[in-house]
Amino acid sequence: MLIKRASELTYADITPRGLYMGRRNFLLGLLAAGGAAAAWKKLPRLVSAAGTGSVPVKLNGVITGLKGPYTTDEKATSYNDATHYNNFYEFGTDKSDPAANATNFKASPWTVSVEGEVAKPRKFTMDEIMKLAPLEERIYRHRCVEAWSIVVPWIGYSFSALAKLAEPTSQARYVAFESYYDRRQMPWGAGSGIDLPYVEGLRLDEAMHPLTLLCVGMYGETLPNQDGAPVRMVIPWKYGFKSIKSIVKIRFVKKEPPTTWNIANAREYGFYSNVNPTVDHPRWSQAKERRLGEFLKRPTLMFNGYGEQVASLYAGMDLRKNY
Ligand SMILES: Nc1nc2c(c(=O)[nH]1)N[C@H]1C(S)=C(S)[C@@H](COP(=O)(O)O)O[C@H]1N2
Ligand SMILES: [Mo]
Repeated sequence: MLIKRASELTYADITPRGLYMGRRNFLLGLLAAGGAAAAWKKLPRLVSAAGTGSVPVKLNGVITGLKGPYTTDEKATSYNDATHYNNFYEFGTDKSDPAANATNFKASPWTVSVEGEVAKPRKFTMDEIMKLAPLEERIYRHRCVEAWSIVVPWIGYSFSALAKLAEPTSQARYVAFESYYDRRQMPWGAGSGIDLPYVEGLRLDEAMHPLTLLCVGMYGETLPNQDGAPVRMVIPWKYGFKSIKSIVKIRFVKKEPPTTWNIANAREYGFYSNVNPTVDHPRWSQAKERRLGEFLKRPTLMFNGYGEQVASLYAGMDLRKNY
């Protein structure tokens, strides 16, 4: 086995081998292989990178047990199902592709730029994002437009906490989000059939709704790459494709921004994309869904079961036209 000297190591080296050997053994091995002095110099960087990076690490001090709309008491989907049946077209279009292809994705260092119609545009490092508000565990239902669903204990805080820091101006009426895209790290994206980088958007009141989650973890840990490391959105009353992964840019804007699936096929995917069992997709029914790990289909709920919280956002709108 080829052992690199510690001074030659990069963050990419630690991920697969760190997983395989266990972090502690890996670091000890590093000391033995690379010479103690050289390795010690590298240690702080490697360890701090891990907290926001490619190998999920445990998140401490997360507020759990929230009641009401923030956590369903339905059984959570198994970690294995939620992390091995994914949509993340940058890493391939099969459900098993993201788990297989995103292993070496470098989610650290990372910055998120907040800009546009705001009084205080700024760039946040991942460390700043992690500490911006108390981290909460929220167990949400999550419904893909392809009629499968999961229940996931996400970790994060309301997106409004970040938005308030940026101070949107009176001109801001929508929020546009953009994912990271790098052809070298994501060569599968070119053949995926959608334009990349992935872009999404919300009306400002939807973005500021307390259920709208800026998400940095799941199942007690940081996000695995295939689920959108290091930071993504989760909007539980909308079809899953609104929940954009691996975010690098958040822009407050005046006009409704373009969104990836609407660009790809406007007849099938609208801007709002609220879960709605009474409006079928042109090619299939949306009345039922298959919960991963279950055999029989279950009925899909209006607004994915969050109607009491969000229906008022759409008062007076024709939800057949605004699909
Ligand atoms: N950048 C990016 N974000 C994305 C997607 C994608 O392909 N690229 N797929 C979307 C779709 S269709 C769904 S259903 C959810 C899936 O999230 P999960 O894999 O964590 O369950 O991510 C959404 N966010
Ligand atoms: Mo989806």
